[in-house]
Amino acid sequence: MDKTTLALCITLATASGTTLAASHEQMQDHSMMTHHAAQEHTRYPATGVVKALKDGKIQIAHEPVEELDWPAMTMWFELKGHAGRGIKVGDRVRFEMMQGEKKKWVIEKIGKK
Ligand SMILES: [Cu+2]
Repeated sequence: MDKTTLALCITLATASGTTLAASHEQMQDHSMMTHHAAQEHTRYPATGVVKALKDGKIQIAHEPVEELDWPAMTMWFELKGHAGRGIKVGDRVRFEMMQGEKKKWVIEKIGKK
């Protein structure tokens, strides 16, 4: 591979990389994020405000999660077991999440902040 070809390859790689970047608003959840992938079974602490509760799921406007390089956003989480009991819309909460099956984000522990 000569220098010109190599330079072209680098340019193409850089260009295709930028097309992967979706705006925060377009993103429904973090399962689309490829950077800073979550480690399986690792629990990540976060805080936020409860926006909705429905059918074993909770919508939280969460603050940025540094460990995962996540910006602040509103998203749905699955509640596991008794998690979420006593929590209502409008509560400021502290929770621990992990990435479960099919890359869905699950909350096992959540409490009022
Ligand atoms: Cu999020």
